[in-house]
Amino acid sequence: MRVLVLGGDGFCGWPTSLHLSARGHDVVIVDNFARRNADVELEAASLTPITPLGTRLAAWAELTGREIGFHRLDVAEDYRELVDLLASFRPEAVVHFAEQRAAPYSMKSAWHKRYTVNNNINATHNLLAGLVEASVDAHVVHLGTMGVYGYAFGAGIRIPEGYLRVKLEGTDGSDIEQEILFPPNPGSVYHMTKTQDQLLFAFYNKNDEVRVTDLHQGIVWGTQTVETRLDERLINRFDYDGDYGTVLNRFLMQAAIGYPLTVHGTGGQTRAFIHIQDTVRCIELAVEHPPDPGDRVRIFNQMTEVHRVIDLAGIVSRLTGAEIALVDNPRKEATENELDVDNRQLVGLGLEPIRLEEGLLREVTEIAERYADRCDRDKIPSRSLWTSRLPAGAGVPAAWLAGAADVPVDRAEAAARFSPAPRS
Ligand code: NAD
Ligand code: USQ
Repeated sequence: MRVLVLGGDGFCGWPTSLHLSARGHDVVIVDNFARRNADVELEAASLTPITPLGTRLAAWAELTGREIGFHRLDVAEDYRELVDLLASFRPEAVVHFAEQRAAPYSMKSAWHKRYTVNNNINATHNLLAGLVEASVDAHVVHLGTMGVYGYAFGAGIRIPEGYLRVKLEGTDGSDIEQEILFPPNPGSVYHMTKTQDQLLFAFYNKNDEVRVTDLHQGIVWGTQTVETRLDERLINRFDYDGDYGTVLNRFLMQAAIGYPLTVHGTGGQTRAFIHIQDTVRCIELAVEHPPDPGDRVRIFNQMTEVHRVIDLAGIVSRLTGAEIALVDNPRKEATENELDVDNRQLVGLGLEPIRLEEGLLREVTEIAERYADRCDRDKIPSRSLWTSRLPAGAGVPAAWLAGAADVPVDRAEAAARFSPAPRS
């Protein structure tokens, strides 16, 4: 199949491109290097030494004999070039990763909010309008997020895959059943752009019969896949900084350098997770099982397990002996939530989930400890404040804002909540 991968130089896009190429698909990557440029802006870098895209592609061709094409263009800005590429390559599937994906980055300033909205919504809309203009009937596989549902759930609710069956009261008093998009409840400007993407997909699906699979993905952890492990030049990126680093990968790296694990608030936040190897497998399953013409937007919950942040810290601490620090939460989010998610569709297509406890130790030794000397400790604290009106007790200590390298640790409180077992 001809597959265009938008954002194919990124954390999820690069291993996906290799995986689809290894499966025999004809892959072309589009990227504008916005993610590499954000590293320059933030003076941060991937913990792993990623090579330039040209080196990556040459190494892949040398090792496997398979060519992956590349076009440098901005999907949100370079509309004409995008349409020309769609018209000439005529993809059968387009995997769309090309968005600004960090919630803390999207909340740093008005500039970052506006950039995230302009980039993400225009990228998605340009793709949809471009497919219609070029008369290309490609299946769009989009990386959405579990965060579109929000985290305001108590016990007893299982989040369905995208749609909710509701009963309306008819004018004659009868019950009228309908399925609607699950009510969006984004927690950051970034997550809000993903809720807007859903409306764009629904409209183009209704109006132009564009076939779409929207993958509501949880937090991705891990670094390497079967293909990126083949050669050091293919290594995937690993973000640990306060803007782009996600919680479990941050904990793994922190454990490797002896930095107390930065649990925000009480650690009662409960989130969905998936390993990067399962991410690429899910995308393969979605690409190779497209919806039929005329089907409504298909939504899969792309996650494999659910954990509380404090429990994750506990698991990493038990494995490594790392200390746990409860730090003030810079985000405005529920301090605690329950989460139960339906993911039967991808499992039904053949996903066999990698369990967190199976892969964690390998991740610590293969990546976090191996590249620990590349870590800049000053980049670890998350300094992006969601609002200047954080609730009492959730304010970020002045030391962080002044740029202090170390996170304040309330050891007494941490000890009272959790006592890590020594490393065995
Ligand atoms: P990433 O930032 O590493 O990769 C995104 C890639 O898209 C980058 O290479 C970037 O340069 C490119 N890009 C961004 N805007 C572009 C534009 N306008 N034109 C061309 N290229 C552009 O992010 P990621 O972690 O690989 O995430 C990929 C997608 O998956 C995102 O849409 C994200 O929302 C979603 N997602 C990621 C996670 C996660 O934990 N990483 C979880 C759920 C969903
Ligand atoms: N957290 C900590 N300590 C840290 C970092 C984070 O306690 O050092 C907490 C956060 O406060 C939050 C939770 O961990 O409660 C998750 O934060 P995160 O940064 O790992 O994930 P998030 O901001 O939600 O975003 C990530 C990806 C995003 C994707 C989303 C999937 O960056 O692209 O959409 O995960 S989901 O969370 O399911 O919406």
